[in-house]
Amino acid sequence: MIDVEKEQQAVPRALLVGEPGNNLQELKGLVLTLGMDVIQRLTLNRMEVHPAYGIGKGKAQEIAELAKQIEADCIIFDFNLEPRKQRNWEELSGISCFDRQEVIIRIFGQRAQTKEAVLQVELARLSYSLPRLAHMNKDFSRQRGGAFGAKGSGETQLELDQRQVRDKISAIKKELAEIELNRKTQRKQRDKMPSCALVGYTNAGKSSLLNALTGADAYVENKLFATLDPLTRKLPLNESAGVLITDTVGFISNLPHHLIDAFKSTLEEAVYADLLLLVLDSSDPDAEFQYDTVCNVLEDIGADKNPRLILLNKIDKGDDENHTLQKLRLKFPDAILISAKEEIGFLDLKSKIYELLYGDVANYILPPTQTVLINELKKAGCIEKEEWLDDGVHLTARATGRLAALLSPYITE
Ligand SMILES: Nc1nc2c(ncn2[C@@H]2O[C@H](COP(=O)(O)OP(=O)(O)OP(=O)(O)O)[C@@H](O)[C@H]2O)c(=O)[nH]1
Ligand SMILES: [Mg+2]
Repeated sequence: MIDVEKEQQAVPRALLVGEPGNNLQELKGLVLTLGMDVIQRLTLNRMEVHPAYGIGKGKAQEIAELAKQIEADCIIFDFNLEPRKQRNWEELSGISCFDRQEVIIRIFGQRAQTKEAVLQVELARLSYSLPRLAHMNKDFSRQRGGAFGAKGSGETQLELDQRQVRDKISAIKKELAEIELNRKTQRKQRDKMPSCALVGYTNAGKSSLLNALTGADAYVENKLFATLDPLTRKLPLNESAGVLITDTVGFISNLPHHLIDAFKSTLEEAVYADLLLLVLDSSDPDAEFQYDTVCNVLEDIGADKNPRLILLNKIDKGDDENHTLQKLRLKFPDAILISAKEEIGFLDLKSKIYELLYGDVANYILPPTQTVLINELKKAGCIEKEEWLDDGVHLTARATGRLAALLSPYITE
């Protein structure tokens, strides 16, 4: 019995506070992912501009009192808490207080596995904490002695801390730039095969889909931000043609800008894709909101002009009454219905990708001297039929972009 009690005590208990009209569902998911318990959610009736707490002092005291009553270990805010307000809240309540940005950065911190992800999270964390140092360091007005003629003599402890953090930030940025250069080289070296990126809200099923389509073993979990590192695999579409598919980090609304900056090169995988496969969880009533969120992030990272195909995933979950799915089908008539889990809709998906990336099928007669072009078409997997006749090389082929333009003079009936 005692053990169970101890066990229960070990999980931090959080009180969530959000702006009017916010049901805090998303923040709850994030906080649970972090391994905390949500014991109460509190939506404010109105926001007031107040320099000390962000809301009126009376209301702030009420919230601090409530936190005490329900024995919360921390108060988590769904809106940004500037460093000074964070300190004021902590003084008022006597417990730890932080915002959604910090929750997300902490989750990323727990998840980071590869060197790149670890560095990216560290960069985000340092950038986030830089303005907070003044309030974390109680002794910040203390002057450093400079007795030994140290470089920073006369610097306050705070200035020294800030300088160290800034130095660390530049060192990490340098290391990340090297990793990014490697990634760019790798991208160039990849075959000229067209590429797709799986994008979507966190937990939509992107990694599950990559695994089911290509036999990859990307990490899948029913928690937010399971994936932090992009993973690329080849997907054969038919005997001659294939695509490269890259799994990416999931999106969420108001992704902290420190994280977007830090994860820029990872997020940019989407920018270089010939086609975005936008995965939506069709069983989630919030799917439309999640779609808007994904579109906003795509715009932020400059991938909003890439062609995209919408995939309504998890259709195995809903029944005929699944209103969310019905609504989504009306909103996105061209979407493909799939289930990564039950492998439903994969044939449709592959033929649609093929059509979008390899273009419409057409007949051509090329002079036999055009061997360079013919070889290029072969390499790109565009040719469906090839016959060398007296009047030239008869091809039935699909092509898009540059190849389509090169082929266009030779088109026949
Ligand atoms: N029922 C059902 N569950 C699915 C399907 N696809 C994925 N899931 C589940 O949804 C959860 C999230 O799947 P992931 O593949 O990790 O999702 P993700 O989009 O990669 O998530 P992040 O990496 O966090 O962005 C897991 O529990 C999966 O088993 C599906 O088609 N049907
Ligand atoms: Mg994933």
